[in-house]
Amino acid sequence: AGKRLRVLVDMDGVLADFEGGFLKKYRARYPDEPFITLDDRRGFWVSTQYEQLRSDLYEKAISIWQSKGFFIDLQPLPGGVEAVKEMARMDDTDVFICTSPIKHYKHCPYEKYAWVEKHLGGDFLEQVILTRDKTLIAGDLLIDDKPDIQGVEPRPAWEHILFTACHNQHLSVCPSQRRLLSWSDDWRAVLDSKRQ
Ligand code: UMP
Repeated sequence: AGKRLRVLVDMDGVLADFEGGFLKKYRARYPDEPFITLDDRRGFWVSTQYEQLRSDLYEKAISIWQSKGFFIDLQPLPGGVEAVKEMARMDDTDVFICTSPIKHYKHCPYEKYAWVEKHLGGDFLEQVILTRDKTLIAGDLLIDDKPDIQGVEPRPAWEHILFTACHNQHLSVCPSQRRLLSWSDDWRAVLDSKRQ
């Protein structure tokens, strides 16, 4: 019998549809401004790509996710909630939701907890980790759509599994980096590969 497996699962872009939710609310609030389709998204930072489109769109983009209701209204990405619930039921497996709140803290941290309660249930609040530095969190796996995850710990304990999203699907990452294409991909095999 080996030790328990600890899986860290990111929220935005992995469990919750940040990109789709952003585009819908941006277009509703700024119907006359240019926008970037999900097919044309490149780079992790939405704000940076909008700034490149036109410099004043940086503040307009940020205003969307700083608004009340943005994070709680995000739709679950297909299969994510079911996958995390199944992981939590697996033998010798601990699953945590590891997510970075924005620094505009009025609504985001509250709504992240509310989202977990709504979609995963109140018992799952025990599994929530809010941190701006994921390198400090020890785990076997971190499933996250951000290509470069850095912080003060140069040698994080986890293996980063890159979860495919509109902004990273064309990125060629180094061949040693493993991907999950979606929650229909074989995430169970990824977990099993880390069990001893
Ligand atoms: N975020 C920004 N700017 C962007 C895109 C996202 O601040 O252009 C925020 C949304 C999330 C956080 O709160 O960054 C990303 O968190 P993780 O997915 O890395 O946990």
